Amino acid sequence: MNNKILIYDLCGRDDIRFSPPCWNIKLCLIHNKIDFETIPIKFTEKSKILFSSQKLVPILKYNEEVICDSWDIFCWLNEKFKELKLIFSDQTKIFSKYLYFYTSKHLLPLIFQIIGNDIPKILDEEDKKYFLYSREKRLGKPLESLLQNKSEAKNKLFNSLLIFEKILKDNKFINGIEPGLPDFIFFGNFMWAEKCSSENLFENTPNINNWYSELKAMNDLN
Ligand SMILES: N[C@@H](CCC(=O)N[C@@H](CS)C(=O)NCC(=O)O)C(=O)O
Repeated sequence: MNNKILIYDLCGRDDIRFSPPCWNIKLCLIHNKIDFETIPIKFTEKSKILFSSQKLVPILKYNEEVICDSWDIFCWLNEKFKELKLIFSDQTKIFSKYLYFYTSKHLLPLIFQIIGNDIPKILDEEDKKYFLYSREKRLGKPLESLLQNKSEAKNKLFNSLLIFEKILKDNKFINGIEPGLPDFIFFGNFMWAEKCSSENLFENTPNINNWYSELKAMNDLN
């Protein structure tokens, strides 16, 4: 029996960890002082995660239990560590799930338009080839073409972040006075951008910038 939580975590060259949902889970674990270990996995190392019968990370493994998808991992953590009260009400669950969808279906694709062209720079040669092939297939155009619409994407992102900028004007965290599940779910967006690119996503959102810096500082993340 292992008894330690293992997180399969996407990694680039020089061990750069950049996956947004992986960061969401790691922040939750670090913040709640839950012991875990990460297993780095590159895009082209799918053989390492064959046991999960799917191809995406994060994956949480605990003894014989295998949980895929960050939302399901949060729900598992909520059950396993009841004292954390991660999902302490139906309202928290609904709002957090909304945020999970808003992030994965809206914010991440928008941020991708801004930083996508920088991602190959943090990958090894083999992963770079995989990334360019898979993403250009998905986009239906060369990755470099993202550069042409960057300022438009930045405007769209600013409009999409405005609600959070306003929430964080009156509340230190999205969850209220202490960080909670909605903060963990929102966090990976920005860690992803920081790890892959030098683009500043906080040009006109100082409250989100402060929130992000505070979350990193209080959890010793650099
Ligand atoms: N909705 C899923 C998304 C998982 C996902 O897309 N993971 C990406 C990394 S951020 C991945 O594993 N990509 C592997 C690939 O594209 O081959 C979650 O929140 O866990």
